[in-house]
Amino acid sequence: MTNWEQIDTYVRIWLKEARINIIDSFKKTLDIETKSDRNDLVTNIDKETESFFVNNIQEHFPDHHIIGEEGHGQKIDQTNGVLWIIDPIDGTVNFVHQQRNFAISIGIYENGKGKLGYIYDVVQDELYFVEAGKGAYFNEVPIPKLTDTKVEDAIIGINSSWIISNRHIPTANLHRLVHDSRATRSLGAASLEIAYVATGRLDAYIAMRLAPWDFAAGKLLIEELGGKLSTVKGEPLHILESGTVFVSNSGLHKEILDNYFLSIE
Ligand code: 2AM
Ligand code: CA
Ligand code: CA
Ligand code: CA
Repeated sequence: MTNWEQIDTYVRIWLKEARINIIDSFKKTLDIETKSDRNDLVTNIDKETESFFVNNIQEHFPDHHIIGEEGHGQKIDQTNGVLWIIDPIDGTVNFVHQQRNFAISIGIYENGKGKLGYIYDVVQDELYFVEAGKGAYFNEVPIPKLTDTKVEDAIIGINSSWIISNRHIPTANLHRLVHDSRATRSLGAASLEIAYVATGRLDAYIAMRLAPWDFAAGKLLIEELGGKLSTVKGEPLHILESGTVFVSNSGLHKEILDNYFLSIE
């Protein structure tokens, strides 16, 4: 039997410890490298934070599997057993340029079923936590279920580069959505933007290219609160696959899919 209480206790200790190291790094010179292009950054702190979690997990839970963005975890193509999906710093560009607006995201699954999710806003010291089937919490306070909103009243989280061009939704449809909605926002940290939908700070979040570690925790949070996640075509998300992600309360999810994403201009 998996001892979820013990896992939760450890994760919370590790998050606080990681926070101290990350905040300490603000005083030091970062070692910054690029990955796929010059705007896709990784730092020594991304790698060190991932190693910190991986080493701790392997020490305390040697039979658990781990996927981490920075590649320390094993290559995983199946969801058997307990699987940790970790983004050590989600929002690296914000981490480097702003020293805020980034998070540690951890989703823990057992045989493909979501169990625990943590999205930790490191600088604000704010934790979005979900235990699937048992509740979602913002700093220990239960988060209420999501209520439906309409496009005309909605704040939509979307990176403006996707409105200029993308391979998935005609830009004319996105222009109409931006026009019809109350406002758009872009934070630049997918896990936090999903957590913002969970807490009603955003009504929807749309991303054209996310990886499992960006949404593994957020998926559990949103589903616990009665919200919806899918691809921008309305297909279910698979926890081991990268692709488009569309998150929102259930009413708005249907309105946007029907009137903006699945209708051709
Ligand atoms: P990162 O900071 O962990 O790389 C930026 O809009 C958001 O998208 C961040 O959450 C960022 O995560 C994520 N992101 C950036 N580039 C990405 C890529 N090439 N693939 C998947 N996610 C990416
Ligand atoms: Ca990255
Ligand atoms: Ca990320
Ligand atoms: Ca990252």
